[in-house]
Amino acid sequence: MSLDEIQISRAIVDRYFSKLSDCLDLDVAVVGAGPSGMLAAMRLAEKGRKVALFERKLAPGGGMWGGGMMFNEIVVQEAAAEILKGLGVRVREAGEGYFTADSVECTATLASLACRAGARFFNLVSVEDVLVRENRVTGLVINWTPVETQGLHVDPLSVRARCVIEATGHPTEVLKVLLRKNDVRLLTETGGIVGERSMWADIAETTTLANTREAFPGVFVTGMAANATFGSFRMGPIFGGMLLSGERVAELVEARLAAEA
Ligand code: 48H
Ligand code: FE2
Repeated sequence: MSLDEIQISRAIVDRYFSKLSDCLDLDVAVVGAGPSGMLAAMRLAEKGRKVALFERKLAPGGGMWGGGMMFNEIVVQEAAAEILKGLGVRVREAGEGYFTADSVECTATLASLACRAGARFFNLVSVEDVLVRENRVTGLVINWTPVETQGLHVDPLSVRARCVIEATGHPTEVLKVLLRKNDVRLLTETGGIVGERSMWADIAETTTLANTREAFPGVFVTGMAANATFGSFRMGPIFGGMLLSGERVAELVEARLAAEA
């Protein structure tokens, strides 16, 4: 068989646009393919939900690839070590309830398993706005990352979703744009994004889970965005809270979808 460049191109174009078209109406839209977003997407896809992840960067993975200060190992506590083992990631004991894992193995495994579970990844796509109807977020406004980075004047497209997961990490971009453009209050003490505090791993890891919840009707926060939204501490390169938060947000969203069915 001789290879035809046009057939190669058509295969990509056809396949991509049928995938995108299918994902214009979702059960769950996850913004940000960091560890918490990828684990949440995997779990919801495993439940049979139609899930897509929108990730600004070329490579999914967020802040997990680089471990701590570019030393590519991460630390997790026991409960999260069990999650990683369940995913087939090799975990090593580091004494007294601490475990390490290779950050590339972790990140690549999360991305791979989320894909295989049926979550669709749209990398190089930035979420620049949200759809709001009657005080509820009902979808996302998306654009190509190069449009954003080049400052091109190109209008976006929209995606409808029954639930949105805010997994953009430190910057909490979904909630920021929601607050900037709409006269609304979040389900926080102040009604706004309370803001991330300095490093305190012990408290931060516990509160990440407690802060994993609905922050505005239709928007559930997970991972670092959960602590930034509700005003808790950062935790450095310990990723247990991110993984447990990803699991938790998937449970909350699944319960909501089931209740609204
Ligand atoms: C599309 C976007 C947009 C947008 C951002 O930062 P992440 O890795 O997120 P988490 O919460 O799963 O993990 C946090 C962890 O990596 C971390 O930073 C920790 C534990 N820090 C502790 C500390 O003390 O510093 O991933 C978020 C992803 C990234 O890949 C972004 O590119 C992406 O979201 N993203 N994608 N549209 N508007 N904003
Ligand atoms: Fe971080």
